[in-house]
Amino acid sequence: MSAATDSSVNGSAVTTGPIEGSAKAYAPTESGLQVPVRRIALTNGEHFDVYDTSGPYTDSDADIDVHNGLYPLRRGWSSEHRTQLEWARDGVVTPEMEFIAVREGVTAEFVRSEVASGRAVIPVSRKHPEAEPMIIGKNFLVKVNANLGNSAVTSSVEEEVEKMVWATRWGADTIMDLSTGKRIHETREWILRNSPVPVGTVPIYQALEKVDGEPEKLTWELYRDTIIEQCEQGVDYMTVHAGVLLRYVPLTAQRVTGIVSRGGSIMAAWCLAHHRESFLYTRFSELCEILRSYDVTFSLGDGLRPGSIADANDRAQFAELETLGELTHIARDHGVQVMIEGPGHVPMDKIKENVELEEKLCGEAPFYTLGPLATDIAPAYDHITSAIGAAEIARHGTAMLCYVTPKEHLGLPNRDDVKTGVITYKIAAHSADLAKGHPRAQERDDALSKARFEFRWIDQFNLSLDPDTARAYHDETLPAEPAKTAHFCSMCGPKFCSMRITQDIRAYAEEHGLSSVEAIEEGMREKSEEFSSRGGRVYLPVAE
Ligand code: IRN
Ligand code: FE2
Repeated sequence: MSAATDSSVNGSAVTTGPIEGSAKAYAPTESGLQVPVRRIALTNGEHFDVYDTSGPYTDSDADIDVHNGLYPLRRGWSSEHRTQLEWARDGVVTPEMEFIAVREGVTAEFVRSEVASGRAVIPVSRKHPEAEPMIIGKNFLVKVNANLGNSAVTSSVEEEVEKMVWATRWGADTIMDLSTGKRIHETREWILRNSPVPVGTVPIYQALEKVDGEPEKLTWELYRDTIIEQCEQGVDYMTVHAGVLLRYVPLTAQRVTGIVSRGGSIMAAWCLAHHRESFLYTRFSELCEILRSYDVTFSLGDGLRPGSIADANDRAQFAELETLGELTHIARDHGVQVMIEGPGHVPMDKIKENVELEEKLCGEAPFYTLGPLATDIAPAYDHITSAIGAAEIARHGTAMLCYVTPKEHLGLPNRDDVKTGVITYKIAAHSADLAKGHPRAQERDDALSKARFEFRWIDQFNLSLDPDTARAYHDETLPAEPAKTAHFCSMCGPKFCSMRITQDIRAYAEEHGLSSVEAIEEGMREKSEEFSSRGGRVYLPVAE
């Protein structure tokens, strides 16, 4: 029984409706901006609000027509042509910052100062007014990006929008449209007009399409025009592999897996074919001026990231990082916001060094990493191998995690893989939030733990990251309605439920006027007598 409905739009489905057990609510800011939250109703009469990335799609009152696009929430908010970074440096709190402050539970002044220092970015383009403001930085909640796209030529508008809606429903904070193929511009237009979260792209992919997939035919002019085309559409942040320098390419020759970045390999091929320095590097200041005029954020690409455990933290990777550091400072001088992309495949013991070096070289620009996978040996489970690395790298300060789905290295993710990838990464991000002591993170754990301890099963499902699956697993063995309040589940059965036993101890203590410790001792004494009197057997026959 899911609250989600698949509303049919011209024959294709776009998921709308609230997530099971919750409803959309809005928290007002001081000046009256409406910040969305997902309000989970609890069976004990209380409610619990969580950060909400799903936009109007989960609002039962919203009337969505994907052919018209979402309401342009931010139209006219920051009217002058300046970037969030420039406003912040001038001491101005923008409406975006005010919105984010309520969303994150911090002061607007704190948001402003983090943006001013470059430690955080607000990747929302002036040309994408449909997006709800959000922030990426190590002193805020760890964010998750979901990569979408690579659509077949035949896919419809609704199918493209649906993937984005589905990813944000489960908590993706940003999405990247990595589409290739013929209808790349049109696809992106539909995603942008309907996306409540920032949208990122890798413009070199489209540029390559324009030259029939032959990297050596790429030119600065063609690339520049592609960038402008995408800025005009409202792309919020762009991956630019400007750190792949000609002299770094030979450093990858002895690697086990060479260059694994698509964008990195395209630029390496161009550099080698022309034996010239990358135009992304030589024209970087011009790029900055273009991005500045739209307030589009740089995501400086890791074109030389390691693609295997053997290649982690090698000279090629760190040489590129040094160049990304140099470019970060140039971009900031132009008033452009910057984040830095990171690996990849890295064993656990080499993860921390990545964050430390990135912070040092790139002036603490938000780090945005792809996992990293902590081992190479589990294709089909790389959402897990990478979430292990992602949790670890985020704990040390990575601000946004690029998800990996179970199909990584194997094929294109489908809708289920997208959900699995997002939920897996929400686990990694939240685990890091807890370890970093984010004030709001533990509240949710406490609420769920309390529900679990009090056998409020429905609350336990609804407070979880994936209520549908939690409920389905429970109902697999105990589908009857009374089991939703029963003081046990089928894992341990009624006799062996530790939580029920603890509650019995507490009740016993209260009845006999004892402290919990005394009650435990007393209870243990009684139990030991019972144990001996029954013949001292550890495993009782089933009938008992
Ligand atoms: C994130 C961190 N490092 C890489 N990424 C993502 O990988 C990036 O944001 C984009 O979605 C994708 C780019 O892949 P290539 O072109 O570097 O392989
Ligand atoms: Fe990989």
